[in-house]
Amino acid sequence: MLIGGARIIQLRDKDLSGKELFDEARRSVELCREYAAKLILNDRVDIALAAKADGVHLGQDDLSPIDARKILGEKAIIGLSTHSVEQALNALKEPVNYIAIGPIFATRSKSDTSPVVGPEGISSVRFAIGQFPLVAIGGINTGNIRDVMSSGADSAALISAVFSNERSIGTMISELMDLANH
Ligand code: 3NM
Repeated sequence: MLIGGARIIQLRDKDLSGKELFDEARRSVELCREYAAKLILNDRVDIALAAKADGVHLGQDDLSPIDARKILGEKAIIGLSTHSVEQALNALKEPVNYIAIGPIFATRSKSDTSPVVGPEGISSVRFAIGQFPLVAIGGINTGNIRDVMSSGADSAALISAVFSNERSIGTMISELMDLANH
């Protein structure tokens, strides 16, 4: 992903033990530094702190952004998942650096997702939150990433489209970034 040009990588593995995740996090942080990219941990504020990651991505049921901010400090990147305009508006009151909206399209990478919001959901959230940084997630691929960006997302977060096995991860990332940026 780094070779392909990814700027922010989220480490997400709900099955690893704390020790395994910490080891992965430390190695990932080192690698990201080499490429001047950012590494954020999914959910785990404790491991983000211990591994000196750049930040954390929180879900609606995780530790609150206020508590995460207290633990990680002013410079940490804190993101929050939202699944509706209402949640996105509430997120604006929290000490977060970006808001994620999803799932945009159907996804097989997460089982307990809320209903899909579609590209229209991105536009609605964009309208509600003004210029605040907005990440779109869920079912995004080479066929729909342009639509995602033109609907008002600043960035796209992807899992399955990057690991499609058709081409290398680096090739997929650079192709997706090209599509997103043009
Ligand atoms: N969160 P893929 S959707 C991790 O809606 C995650 O908050 C979502 O994987 C949300 O790119 C999702 O393979 C899965 O669809 C994204």
